[in-house]
Amino acid sequence: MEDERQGVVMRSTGSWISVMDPEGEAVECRIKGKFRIMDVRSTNPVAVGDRVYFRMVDHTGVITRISDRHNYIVRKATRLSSRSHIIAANIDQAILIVTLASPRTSTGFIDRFLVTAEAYHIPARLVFNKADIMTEEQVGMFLYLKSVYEAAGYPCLLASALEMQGVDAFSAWLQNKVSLLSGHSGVGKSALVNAVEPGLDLRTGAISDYHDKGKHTTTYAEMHPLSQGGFIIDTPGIKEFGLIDFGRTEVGERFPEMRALMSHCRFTNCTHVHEPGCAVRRALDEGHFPEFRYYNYLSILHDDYWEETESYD
Ligand SMILES: Nc1nc2c(ncn2[C@@H]2O[C@H](COP(=O)(O)OP(=O)(O)O)[C@@H](O)[C@H]2O)c(=O)[nH]1
Ligand SMILES: [Mg+2]
Ligand SMILES: [Zn+2]
Repeated sequence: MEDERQGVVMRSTGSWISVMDPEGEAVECRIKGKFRIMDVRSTNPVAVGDRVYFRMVDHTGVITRISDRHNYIVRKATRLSSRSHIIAANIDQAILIVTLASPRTSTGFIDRFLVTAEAYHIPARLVFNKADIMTEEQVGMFLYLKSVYEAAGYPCLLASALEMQGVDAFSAWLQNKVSLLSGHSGVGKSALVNAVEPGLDLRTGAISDYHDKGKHTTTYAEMHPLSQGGFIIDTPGIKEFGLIDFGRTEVGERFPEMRALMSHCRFTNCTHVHEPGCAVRRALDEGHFPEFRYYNYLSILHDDYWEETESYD
């Protein structure tokens, strides 16, 4: 019997799983027989970021074990199914690339991303790219958003991939970490990553170039090693990280500044919408709670998504 070796799953597209060994070599692996993970009913037994053990059998890796996951992000395989597809595992941080210039990212979108990251217990950070084409007003907006988001625990960075501004700081964020990178198409994800790692080709926003067109192409994530140490997980579609696996009642807890106030609400099940004695509403009225965050909270709370999830669960 050959020795068991260790590695990290870089790509998993069905029957073949690409595993990187400690020397940085890619080994194509298969999974033998039935393989069940105890904690989740998933359609895929291994996901990008999984730490696995494998054995060589006739020049092919055979995965024998999967290490416990620190965290993982999932989406429902289908709306009617209770099975989940694990998109990625063992993520150190989620970085959202946004722009206040063009294409403009809404705070509604940013807050949905942050709420999702909170739900998965993944620290989140924001990069505001395209500083070089921002108006004075947009710079003012950035400074305001930075103050709000950093107070809530999300570091913010102003960058320009074009003019290499903030690239060193972005690079330092990525070093020796597994980072999930996300953002609307056109915000400059590829440009920023290329500024850190020239030649790295992100698939984000270009899914159809790599896989056959079709619904299932968006289910694959991919992990890219950085020469400075660390990995970037590239999720093919923003939706991958937009669907959340928790209930409506938890939404308030996913806003750190709300979480800090809610123990002062009169009712323990306060939704911070209409209840008397609500500490969040009071803070809002007194100007101590960021208005746009509150309105984004309401928007997420009233999302149709919950109806769908709750009735099919
Ligand atoms: N002005 C400006 N344009 C940028 C910057 N970063 C990227 N772009 C441009 O924005 C467009 C989209 O960039 P890309 O990296 O492909 O975005 P992605 O879709 O998020 O990967 C391209 O035309 C880039 O040249 C930047 O910092 N400033
Ligand atoms: Mg791109
Ligand atoms: Zn309340």
